[in-house]
Amino acid sequence: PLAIRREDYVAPAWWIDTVDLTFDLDPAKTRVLNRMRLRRNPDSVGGPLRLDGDELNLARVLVDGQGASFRMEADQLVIDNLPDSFELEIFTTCCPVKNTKLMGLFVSENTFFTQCEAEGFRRITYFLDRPDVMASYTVTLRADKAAYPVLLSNGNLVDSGELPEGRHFAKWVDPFRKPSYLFALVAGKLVAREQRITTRAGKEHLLQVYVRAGDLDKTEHAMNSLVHSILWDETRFGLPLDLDRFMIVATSDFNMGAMENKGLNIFNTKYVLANQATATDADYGNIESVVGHEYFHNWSGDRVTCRDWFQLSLKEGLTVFRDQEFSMDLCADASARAVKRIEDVRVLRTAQFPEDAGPMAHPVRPDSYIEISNFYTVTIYEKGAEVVRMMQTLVGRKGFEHGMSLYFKRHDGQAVTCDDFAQAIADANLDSELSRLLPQFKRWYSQAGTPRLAATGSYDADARTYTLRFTQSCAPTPGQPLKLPFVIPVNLGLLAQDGRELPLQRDGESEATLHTRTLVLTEASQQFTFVGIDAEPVPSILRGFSAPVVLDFDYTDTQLLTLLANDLDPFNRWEAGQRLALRSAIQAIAASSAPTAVLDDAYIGAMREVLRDPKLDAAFKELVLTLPSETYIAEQLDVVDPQRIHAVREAMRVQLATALFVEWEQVYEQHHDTGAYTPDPLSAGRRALSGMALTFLCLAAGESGDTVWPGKTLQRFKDAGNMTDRFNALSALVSSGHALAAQALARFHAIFKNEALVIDKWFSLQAGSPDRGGHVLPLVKQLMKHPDFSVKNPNRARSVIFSYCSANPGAFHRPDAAGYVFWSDRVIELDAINPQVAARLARGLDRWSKLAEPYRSAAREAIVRVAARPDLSKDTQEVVQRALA
Ligand code: HT7
Ligand code: ZN
Repeated sequence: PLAIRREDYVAPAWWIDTVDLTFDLDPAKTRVLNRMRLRRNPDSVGGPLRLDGDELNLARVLVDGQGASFRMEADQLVIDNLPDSFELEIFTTCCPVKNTKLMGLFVSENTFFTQCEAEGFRRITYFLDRPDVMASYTVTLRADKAAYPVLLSNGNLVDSGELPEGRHFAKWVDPFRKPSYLFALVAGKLVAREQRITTRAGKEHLLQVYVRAGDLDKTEHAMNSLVHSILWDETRFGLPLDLDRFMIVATSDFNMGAMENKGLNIFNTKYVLANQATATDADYGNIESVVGHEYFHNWSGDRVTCRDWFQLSLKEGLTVFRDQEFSMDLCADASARAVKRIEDVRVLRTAQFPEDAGPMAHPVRPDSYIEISNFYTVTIYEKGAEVVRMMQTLVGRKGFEHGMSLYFKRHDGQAVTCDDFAQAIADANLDSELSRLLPQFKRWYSQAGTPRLAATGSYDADARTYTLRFTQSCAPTPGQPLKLPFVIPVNLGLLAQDGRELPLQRDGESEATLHTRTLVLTEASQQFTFVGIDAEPVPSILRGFSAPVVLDFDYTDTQLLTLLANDLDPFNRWEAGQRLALRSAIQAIAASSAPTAVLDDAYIGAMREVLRDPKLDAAFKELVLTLPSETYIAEQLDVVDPQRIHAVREAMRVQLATALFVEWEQVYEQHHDTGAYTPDPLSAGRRALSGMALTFLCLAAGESGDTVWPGKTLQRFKDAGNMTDRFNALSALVSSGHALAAQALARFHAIFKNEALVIDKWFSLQAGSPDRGGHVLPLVKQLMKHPDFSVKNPNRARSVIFSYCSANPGAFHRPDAAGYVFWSDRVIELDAINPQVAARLARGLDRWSKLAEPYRSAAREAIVRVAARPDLSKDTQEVVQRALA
């Protein structure tokens, strides 16, 4: 397949002003009548009209009411010799019930849904299916009334009524012009939770969350999250809800998390449905941020959209930044905000940093793609959000808000580029570092790869100065052998050796600043000298993770322990603990002996202090006590032996469990009762820490043969008043491999057999459990034969196949290569059903070339096996070809 290149962008030869769609909905054969008004784009290079289509049956094409001659070129419908302005009528049919790709119009549980981003609209009708073609839509839906009583589309309902033969219709008009990727329809038997709100602007709006009848009791949190999102966007950025009616609809068959269709967001049930019996605290948190994310797209994505798909991060990076800020602003205090920041950075480091170092590395604004669906990546989303965050750091919070206002004022109703966004933020802040450094700052958009920042510190006792030297570099990535220096904002603090925060005064400055200040790096090497320093300080560099870089600083253990105990910046406090644990892990991995006492007494002592510290929140303690993941450890190594990493990390866990046994008992006793359930960060933190305590207590019991804690854990599992506590107890039994796990799993399934999202958890827990003697792969194969398993449902496929192949490295990377054979079988199987899901799974072996033998050769062989399939989708082809390049 051909690559599409950013530099080849040309404006469309035609504009579509209005679209009038009529659907006769039928699962086996839906008829789509598409009437459009088109006009020539005088600013384009010209040419015939080329409309995109995919798996459509074409019945009729009329130009200004007359039969027109057209030709097909591959999937495109091409019409020559057109007047400058005309009406085009196209009649097609499609088969939603056979649509297993879940792109375009599909059926899930007898309900019609659409998914059009990025290129799904062409599976509904022939169209200029590109984001810079924005049109006004009128949509009429016709369907059997008994089977499909609810008929929804974007905008406002302007008409509805009965039709002969038990059918009915609804007509919707969207007051906003939009690109085709934001089109949506839903038709089925659904019920809605409704709420009317009056926004600050004094306007009344109707909010609706549509679900299947039995799920209405699980929609309160999503509705609350929507209300909070609306208020937040109005307050923080002055962006009001611009629609009379805003709808969310949940479906259990969905490729991604959710979709921001104008006024009619479609969600994976996973990000809508929650009550305390079925959803964990993490689920509640995810729902809040995904509901926020999709709602914030209403401005950053829908009102101002992308000119082309290379600009995807324009809307996705910005909207992730906005949802992160939203969740942060909802936090009651600095500690809860730091917890959120640490969680976000963990995602970046464990998923995006590996992507940036692997075969799929691409800039935040990519230069080319074969299949755009493959570019809904952590680089576009999470790194894109970090780029926006750095802009905010450089212009300040208020300056950023002014920049956002200018961006929406300049570009409302337009399809624009990442450059336009950066320019608006800079232009609103003309005296800022961002404005001065804009061309160089934009290298964050054009250069792939994670920069490495090497820092060294030198203290001059005679001059009472401390000098920090920074050197930045960035490794080559596919197609980009050389990198130019980035603009890197480094938030810095200095600590005295007793942990006191020192004032910061640079050489030549008349006054000192207290606490953190931002150094802006622009050169390959740069140094900064601070004066008035009485003894060698401990630098706290990159506070709050102020830039998405890897920081190398040769801290002594003593310095890290000082930071861990005292840093005012909670992020760097956590970071110091992670560095200590990582250092021990890497030493033990390199050693030839069996891993036993991997963690030293100083580290264990520091963790004991953290657990006992009454001033620290439970959520923060839980993060500090969580060891770096196997994936993160692997990223630090040139050659990766996944079994060795797994063994060392497990040994570290056992050590934490046994050495801190007394503390874990105390922690559990002090935290396990959180009263009546609310998903707020404080009580969620207490549940997280008591869950961690149970896990370690069961692990320690496994070592000592004690049966008390496993017994108590089983009791906790049975008595729990909410899913978080129940699932944590179940997980403690399963991950410690205790015999009681089997009966708890059986009971869990029996209780929740009718709750699909809970059954996903049941599958996922087992497929992701620590391997004991290679038992997980046979278990996964057995789970795939379970009557509740279906490979066609993305959530279910993810809960078993991805939980094993992508989230359980210790079980997946088997010396006998059986994990890789299983992976290749599943990629091939899924590719025939749903290429997007298959291509995601195919990413699971991206890092094969770092593996030690025998894993490396076996993994490569598995990828070659997939790549050799003649009928592979272009989604999966692109991934495996890049992996082998
Ligand atoms: N903007 C949405 C992207 C999306 C998507 C993309 C490809 C295939 C299926 C999809 N479902 C949703 C999601 C978001 O970022 O808000
Ligand atoms: Zn998004």
